[in-house]
Amino acid sequence: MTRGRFITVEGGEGAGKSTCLEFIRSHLEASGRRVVVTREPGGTPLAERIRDLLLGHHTDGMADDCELLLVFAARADHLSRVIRPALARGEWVLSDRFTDATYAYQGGGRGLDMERIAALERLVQGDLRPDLTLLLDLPVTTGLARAAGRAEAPDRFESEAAAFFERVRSTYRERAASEPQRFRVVDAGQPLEEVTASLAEVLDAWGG
Ligand code: T5A
Repeated sequence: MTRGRFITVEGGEGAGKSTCLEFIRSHLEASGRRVVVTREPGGTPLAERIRDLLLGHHTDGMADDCELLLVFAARADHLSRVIRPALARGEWVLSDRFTDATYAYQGGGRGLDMERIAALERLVQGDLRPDLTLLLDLPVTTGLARAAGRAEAPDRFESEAAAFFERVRSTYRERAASEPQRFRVVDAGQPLEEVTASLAEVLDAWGG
């Protein structure tokens, strides 16, 4: 059986990933793909519990290396129970964030060594990488204003300073520039109808 395709959606806070994910799913399904939609951190019951640890506030904080290892621990469970089996069944996997988020948040945002992240990526993923990564890019202030419009209290990441998110955005953009064959950058600062039209164009041109 032909292996399915692995598509990831990335971007800073409030970029519109969750909003666009449903559009991308229905666009792919309309062309006959069977699609599994998932997210990181999370995607399995255990990884969702790790997500709660990562996003929750802790009185004594969390060591940066603990955060990094928790992200990859969740990813290991997600890969073995959801992503790899679905790809092997020939289904397409659409994930709200994946390892580019680790480079952007733990590498760019926290300043952790990119080589150590790369070592964990090889350990946990072997040679599995996304086939296509859609980067929803927009100015940090626009994304934070959108995220602030939601009812929920800010999580541990959303409570970071704007400078943290500027480093996150720069890292995403640098990664997109260094891997143009995998990344497609979409201007997420446009009105939603224009963002989804751009996504449809990108997906149709890519084809899989
Ligand atoms: N993380 C994750 C790491 O640190 N390392 C890792 O390895 C991984 C995988 C959780 C956190 O985990 C961190 C990064 C994150 O901080 P998450 O659940 O993806 O990751 O959290 P958020 O990025 O916080 O997700 P958000 O829900 O904030 O952002 P979305 O999904 O990008 O935005 P969305 O769709 O909810 O939209 C936000 C608002 O904007 C509106 C929407 O209606 C909504 O109200 N909106 C628009 N408004 C105007 N124009 C548009 N084009 C719009 N698009 C959306």
